Amino acid sequence: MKSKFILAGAAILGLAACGSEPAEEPVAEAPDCPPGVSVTGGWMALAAVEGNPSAVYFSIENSAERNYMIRAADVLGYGSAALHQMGEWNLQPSMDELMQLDVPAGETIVFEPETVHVMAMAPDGTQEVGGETEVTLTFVGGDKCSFPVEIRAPGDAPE
Ligand SMILES: [Cu+2]
Repeated sequence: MKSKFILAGAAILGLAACGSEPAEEPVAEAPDCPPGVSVTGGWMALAAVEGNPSAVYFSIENSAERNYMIRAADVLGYGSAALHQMGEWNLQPSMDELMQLDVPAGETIVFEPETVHVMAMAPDGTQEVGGETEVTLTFVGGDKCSFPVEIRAPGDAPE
């Protein structure tokens, strides 16, 4: 996790560079989620081909006494994002878009390469390996959960 100092410096540099390069937007340092909801281990697998979609993985734990339903995802620096579930079609791996994803009270949903991911599409080209971006999930009812994700090289999953 980056320090507050570095993040503040990056934000100022971003403003100074306004006009010539895309401004670097500040990334949240810690998850900002509804009470009882927490996200850990956020990372993004950068696409091998520039401009292609990137997949985002994390664990979301709901220790609240109510259910949450994810209905949308946004990723800083990407034009759009969607919830995807891995499946199989004609014996080939396939991705299906999920309209909603239930995070029941007392349960943890793990987004990982074999199960579900947030697909981040239309990158603005500012993504760098070793950097960070921010994901915001929106739940049915309007609550939001924002958290940082580490940007990793294609195929470089965390241990
Ligand atoms: Cu996908």
